[in-house]
Amino acid sequence: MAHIKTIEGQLDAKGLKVAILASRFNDFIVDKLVGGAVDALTRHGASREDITLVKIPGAFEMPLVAQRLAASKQYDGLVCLGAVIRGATPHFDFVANECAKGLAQVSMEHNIPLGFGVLTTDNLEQAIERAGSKAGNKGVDAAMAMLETARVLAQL
Ligand code: INI
Repeated sequence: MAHIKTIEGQLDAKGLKVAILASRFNDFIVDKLVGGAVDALTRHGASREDITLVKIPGAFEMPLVAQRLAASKQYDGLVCLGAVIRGATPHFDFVANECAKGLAQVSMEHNIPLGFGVLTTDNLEQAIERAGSKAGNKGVDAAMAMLETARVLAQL
């Protein structure tokens, strides 16, 4: 293919200040996502001192806290990690929808790259698969997506 001007993000996290939001609900899953996100960021050059972990009750609270963190202008990017598992809870759709919608709004309104690593699964097994087993680790994916987006935005 003929050469075309291409803008893409380098996966270099050196100097990047990142807040990781993690919900306590289903923390045995979310802790794995946090581990994956920290590992991915540090392996790509981020310093541990530049990473702040913010723990919150559940996915529903995430947009408000993300908004506050974004408004503080202390961070170059946010990585949002949680697990909403359908199971027996009628809460699922409300929590999952409000969380995703609210986080997208924060990202747009505050012009901040945000990695969305909130699992929304039908059952526990699917969540385990996405937290460091069969289907990888969505904490890693969310951190890398935030990093790539931050590096793209810096060039625009
Ligand atoms: N919060 C989650 O993060 N995951 C869930 O699966 C979940 N379920 O199933 O209810 C959940 N609910 C709690 C919610 O996020 C709030 O913390 C709670 O309603 C208090 O505001």
